[in-house]
Amino acid sequence: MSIFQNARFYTTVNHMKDLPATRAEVAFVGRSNAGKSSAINTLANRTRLAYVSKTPGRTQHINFFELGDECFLVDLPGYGYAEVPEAVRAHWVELLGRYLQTRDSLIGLLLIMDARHPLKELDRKMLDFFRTTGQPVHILLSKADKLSRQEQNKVLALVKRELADYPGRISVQMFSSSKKTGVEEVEGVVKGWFDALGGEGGPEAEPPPEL
Ligand SMILES: Nc1nc2c(ncn2[C@@H]2O[C@H](COP(=O)(O)OP(=O)(O)O)[C@@H](O)[C@H]2O)c(=O)[nH]1
Ligand SMILES: [Mg+2]
Repeated sequence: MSIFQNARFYTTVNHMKDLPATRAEVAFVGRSNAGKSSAINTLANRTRLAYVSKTPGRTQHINFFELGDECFLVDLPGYGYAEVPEAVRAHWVELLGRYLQTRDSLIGLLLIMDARHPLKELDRKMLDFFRTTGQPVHILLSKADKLSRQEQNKVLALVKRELADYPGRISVQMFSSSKKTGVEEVEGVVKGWFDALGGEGGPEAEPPPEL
């Protein structure tokens, strides 16, 4: 069974200082409207676990979803929404940077980018923040259904080429919430991250045998 299948809403926090203690978490970041909430819903096979918005950028809440065994998915506020005042936008980028650089339980980052507009300046900034941690990044090029197969291959190749010098572990795939394509690939990558926690096991780990 997919590790995302039992995702349950856990809590919303409005301030970075209120983040709950977790053993391990994987965070979703992306520009506002990139398809982040849709991706979380698709992965969890739920229609409204994460709110999907037609008017992006309204909320700057951080949503935690529990996968079990103290492992979590974190839905971070989208960045780059044009109608938010510049000072507010800059403040949030700074907070995201601090979270990405200092959150000890963050074991991997999922970066969601609209396949038609990859690697915008703030996307690159998130990668810069996170590279210092040495933790892996997996990129979802979202809304793949908007591109032909040929265009998809072109974008994949372009993004891989652009990130060839990225010093950490980084991978990239096509994804579509509308068509539910790419789901198994994400599941495999994220399961690998949780499994690599070792001894204590990830969200799907078997309970220890009774003595
Ligand atoms: N065609 C298409 N549209 C999508 C897909 N994923 C999201 N969208 C649309 O893109 C808009 C923003 O999606 P949302 O998940 O709220 O983005 P977020 O701001 O990153 O959380 C919504 O209108 C979604 O219906 C997809 O895979 N294909
Ligand atoms: Mg959203």
